[in-house]
Amino acid sequence: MIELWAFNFSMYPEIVRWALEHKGLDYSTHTLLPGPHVMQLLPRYGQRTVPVMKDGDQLFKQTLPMLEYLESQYPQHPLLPESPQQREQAWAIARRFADKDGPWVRLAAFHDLLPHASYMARLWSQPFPTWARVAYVASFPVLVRPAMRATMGITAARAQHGVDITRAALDFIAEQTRDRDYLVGERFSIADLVAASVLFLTDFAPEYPVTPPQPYPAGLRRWLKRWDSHPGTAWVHRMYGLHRNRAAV
Ligand SMILES: N[C@@H](CCC(=O)N[C@@H](CS)C(=O)NCC(=O)O)C(=O)O
Repeated sequence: MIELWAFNFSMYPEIVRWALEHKGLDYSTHTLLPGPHVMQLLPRYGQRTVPVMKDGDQLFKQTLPMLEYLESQYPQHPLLPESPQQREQAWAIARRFADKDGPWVRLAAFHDLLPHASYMARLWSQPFPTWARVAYVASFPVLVRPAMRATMGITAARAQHGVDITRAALDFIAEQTRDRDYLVGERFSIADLVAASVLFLTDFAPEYPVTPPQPYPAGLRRWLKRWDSHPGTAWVHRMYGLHRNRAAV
């Protein structure tokens, strides 16, 4: 069975989970906690980022090559358009969102969310036993959060740049989908899947396979309010509603 290493709430693993579920593939998930994950991943795979995906003896450490592999190995419910030209367009959009926009959208959102240390720690530790959750919530503000801020370079100035990038990404979506449903061609493709996963943070669509605890803290409400009337966000919401089957609650 395909194995996936992921965080409970996380942008890049979401891209791969969505592709796996779209194709109806069985997979098992090793859920890691941001922070302690470094000690588990680094010695084993020589990197600290998730997702990591294994299928038999095939090992993948980057998101887009995982999509490429799944598409070639499991062609059911294709995520690539048929025409070579549209395929290239779909990959170009997927690359833009995964490589360029994704880290900035995440940085901007985390700038507003990380002040709510106990909320974020509870969200990431949802699938863990109570003792682990208690320990994680206690250590998060002193150990994990400062490390995250340092690793990602989360500062007010960089968060503002992230907000600008997020707005430009949503503008691009709104422009591209002004008079059509999908970013490339007539069908849902990797372009839509990657763009919607990256921009999920602007919408928190209910089909996301993890339910963030309620009530949302003030920073999250403020972050979502900033985007809630943008037509690009409405498209993200629609993509989740139409194409994201809920795998778990
Ligand atoms: N270029 C990587 C990016 C993956 C990435 O940034 N993953 C984040 C989670 S969404 C991560 O693992 N961060 C933890 C860390 O950097 O220690 C890919 O395409 O898979």
